[in-house]
Amino acid sequence: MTAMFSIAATPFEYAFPAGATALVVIDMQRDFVEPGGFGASLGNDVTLLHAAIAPIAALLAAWRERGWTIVHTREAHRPDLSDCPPAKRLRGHPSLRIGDEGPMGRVLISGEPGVEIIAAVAPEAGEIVVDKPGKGMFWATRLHETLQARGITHLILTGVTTEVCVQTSMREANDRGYACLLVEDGTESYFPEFKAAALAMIAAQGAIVGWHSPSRAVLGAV
Ligand code: C5J
Repeated sequence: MTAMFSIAATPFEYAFPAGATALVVIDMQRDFVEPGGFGASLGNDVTLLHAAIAPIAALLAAWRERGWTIVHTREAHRPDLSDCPPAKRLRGHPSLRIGDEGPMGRVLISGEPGVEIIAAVAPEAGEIVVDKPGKGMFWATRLHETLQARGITHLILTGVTTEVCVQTSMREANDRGYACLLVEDGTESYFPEFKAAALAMIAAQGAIVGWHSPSRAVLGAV
């Protein structure tokens, strides 16, 4: 029988099965976290995201110790931009657009230095790495099939940014039947007020999208 862990969470207790719960790390890429990348080109202070790094590293260590499934995502487009709709690329007035040459190579293009995940939370051999052209991790990817093949039913989410790629991915996951928990200190936004609002929205109406809890609750249980 599968062992279940149960933790105090908002809006109520979250129970998750050992081995059938994947840890998901969303878009901890140089392009969002370091100066000179896509996040900075949009006018954001990238240092606001750094608080999430240590909690994510601690969760990764726990999942690795147990051999449980880990998923890393990267927002990344093909070099010919065939998977980047003009409506995305031409939006707004960034100092660098997707595909432009910047200090870390072409912005958000697969294989370029800026697309890589920062060293502190980098994937290890055997972990799932998903390149996604959208904000959500299921759009135009094979992630759902991969998780189904492994019998994954629960997702514990971390990464950046809370109200963009993390929240979109969590909503997509909820619609596909996964029971999802977002780690409060394992996610950050360029806008602290948007992070707070996203957490509130997710857990409202009896966990309409899912649960949230601090990393210490997850780590204490496993
Ligand atoms: C954004 C993301 N913010 N990873 N991407 O454009 O949240």
